[in-house]
Amino acid sequence: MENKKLSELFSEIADMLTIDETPSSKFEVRAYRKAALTISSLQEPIENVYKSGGKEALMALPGIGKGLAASIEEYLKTGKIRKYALLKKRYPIDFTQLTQLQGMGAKRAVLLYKKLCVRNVEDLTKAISAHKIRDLEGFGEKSEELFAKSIEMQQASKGRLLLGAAMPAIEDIVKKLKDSGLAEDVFIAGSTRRMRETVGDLDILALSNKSEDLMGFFTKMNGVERTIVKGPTKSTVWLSLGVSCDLRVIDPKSIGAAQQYFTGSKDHNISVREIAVRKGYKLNEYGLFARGGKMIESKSEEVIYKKLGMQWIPPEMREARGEIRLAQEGKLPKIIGYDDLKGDLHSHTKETDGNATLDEMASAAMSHGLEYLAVTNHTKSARIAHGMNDAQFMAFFRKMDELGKRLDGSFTLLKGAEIDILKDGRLDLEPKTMKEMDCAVASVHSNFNMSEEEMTKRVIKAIDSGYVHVLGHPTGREIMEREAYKIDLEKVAEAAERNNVAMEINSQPKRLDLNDTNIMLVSKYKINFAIDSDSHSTNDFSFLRYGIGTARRGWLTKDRVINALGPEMIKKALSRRMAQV
Ligand code: DGT
Ligand code: CA
Ligand code: CA
Ligand code: ZN
Repeated sequence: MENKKLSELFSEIADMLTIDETPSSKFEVRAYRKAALTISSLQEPIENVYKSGGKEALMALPGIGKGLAASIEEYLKTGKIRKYALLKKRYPIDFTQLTQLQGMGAKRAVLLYKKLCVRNVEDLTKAISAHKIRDLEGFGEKSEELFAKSIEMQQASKGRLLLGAAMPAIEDIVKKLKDSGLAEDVFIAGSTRRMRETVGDLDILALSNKSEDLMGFFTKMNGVERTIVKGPTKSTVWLSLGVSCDLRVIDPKSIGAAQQYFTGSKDHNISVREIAVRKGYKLNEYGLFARGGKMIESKSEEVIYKKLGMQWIPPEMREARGEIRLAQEGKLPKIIGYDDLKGDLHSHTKETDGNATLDEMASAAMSHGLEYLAVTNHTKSARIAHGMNDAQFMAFFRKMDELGKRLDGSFTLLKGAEIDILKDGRLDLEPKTMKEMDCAVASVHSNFNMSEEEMTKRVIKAIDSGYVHVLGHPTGREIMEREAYKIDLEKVAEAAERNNVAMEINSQPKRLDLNDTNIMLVSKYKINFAIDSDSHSTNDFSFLRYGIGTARRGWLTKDRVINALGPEMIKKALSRRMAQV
């Protein structure tokens, strides 16, 4: 699958084109960025699109014109893009790597290249150790520290993959193994099954009475770069995706025990095994055994947990955070299900930084099984995202009214915005515009480096304004890229409770914000949560399951999630801003 590589190439072309900005390059930059977004959010491999319909099919994708289609074709045929190579010669900068650092945009990367010959993270690390950044105009000591910290984070998370990349990859492999006809059944295990936000390696279990053939097939699949170990019951391969994958063939009578064991987490397993020992059993990946060594029952996880005096525990909760005791007492919360969302309260269209029209987004939400969608474009302060001003919002709302009429009750559109919370806590739109909204999301997108006290005050001021329905991505972290800003989430939750503002669980794979532990922290307060896709393209609704997975990891029940309400209830729930939850 070439999507990731190609989308990175396009982003880099855009980055390099910004260096010598000309009137025409501005347009080009935008076109390349859009194309990068389209390709990275595409569900199927770009090579398949091309194979099935040639350049025409490519041009049917949003934001792909003739020229871009030709570049994609060039890349798929030759593995290269000439334009990229030419630009790269002039600017030998590793933008993909560098711009992942906090506080580093393409422009700053270029400045560092021009002034200090920094081409990549390695060069940057040297420049930091020599304290060369702090004396540079436009950078300073703060930037130097920020870069150092960000590099450290990048190193620490090296080799882990975002859940949003791991899940489609593992599902693709499971499908191939099933379709091979060499396995009776195939199961996902490990951290992917637990919906952890990042995944170290992929774990798959299979039932097969042709295990050698299955292993042969597995090690030769598309997407396998090399085989690390190959045996009759366990093989490990390295995927071109940049992660390894374990496949284990399990004896059917042990499958429940194997699923329990290889799903983890390790800490959860250790506690479960202790309980087994206390009851006079032995538990391992092969089964649950009585004292004499006789296998008791190991065909399903349910029977194993039951035998140990526990309720079956959803994989997302198996992190040794108190779930075992609750399961023993029969008091596990009934956490929200993957089909429980009825709508989405945060999305963008091409009027700002999305890549699809209002109509396209609405129909994509419908095909995803949703009954309503809040369209929440960026506001004017978010310049990179082409934020809209008050007049533009009012015009856009008329457009939404028109589409609303055409939809004739088959689907509900909610008017909204993702309003920037300005540095001083004011909101980025006029009250009269915000009063028109069914769903105002408010988020911090700038000035991340404040003290905890200042940031907390800033966000609470926005919540207290009375105009906000949802607090967007409340900590601002981007996994493996940007740390959360300092903020007292409990104080924020207190304010959210007071104002009946929902706190968001943003489903974008790199955000998942709030995360599991923060959800647990603030769910003590009487607040609602909103699990949003923050969609920027028609495919992004599929991210919702990662938000739901995160909510499940935070033990959330359906009644706490405002967009689990149906379309007839949601408007009412959103309008009761000042009422009790
Ligand atoms: P990852 O791959 O780092 O994202 O995390 P996991 O949880 O997928 O870990 P992995 O792939 O090393 O192992 C899969 C599961 O196997 C793990 O969640 C629990 C189980 N496991 C692995 N090593 C041990 C161990 O030493 N003791 C116990 N009790 N379980 C283990
Ligand atoms: Ca794993
Ligand atoms: Ca593993
Ligand atoms: Zn945002």
